[in-house]
Amino acid sequence: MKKMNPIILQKVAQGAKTIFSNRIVLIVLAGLLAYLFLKKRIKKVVRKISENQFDKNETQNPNILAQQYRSAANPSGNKWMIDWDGTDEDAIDRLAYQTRGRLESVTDAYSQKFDETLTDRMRTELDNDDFQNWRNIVT
Ligand SMILES: [Ca+2]
Repeated sequence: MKKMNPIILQKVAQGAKTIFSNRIVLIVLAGLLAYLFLKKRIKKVVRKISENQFDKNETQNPNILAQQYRSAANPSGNKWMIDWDGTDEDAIDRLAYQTRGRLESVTDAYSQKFDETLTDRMRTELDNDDFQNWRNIVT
């Protein structure tokens, strides 16, 4: 690259100075930055709200929670296998938080759907510590 003429450089610098000292330009730049900054924040807030909404919708129905407990306790899907087919502990942990504050409606739904209580089922599926942990979360 050729060396620039010092006078041109000076003029360019002067021009830049003029542009950036221009109030309107500064205001527009600040506005643009604020917009870019807020755009991200607004998007984040909107996403959070819709996520919360989704979580609520998903957990609104105790029947669905009861069914999800059953699936976690009975991964094979075969009823006669329920005591031997292991336990999806991660799912139960997730469900515990969704059950919080609505244990009664979920246990009611579970007993109606399946011929046992949810608490008995959890005691069977989980070891002592995990069962205690589950109790602590849901109550
Ligand atoms: Ca099982």
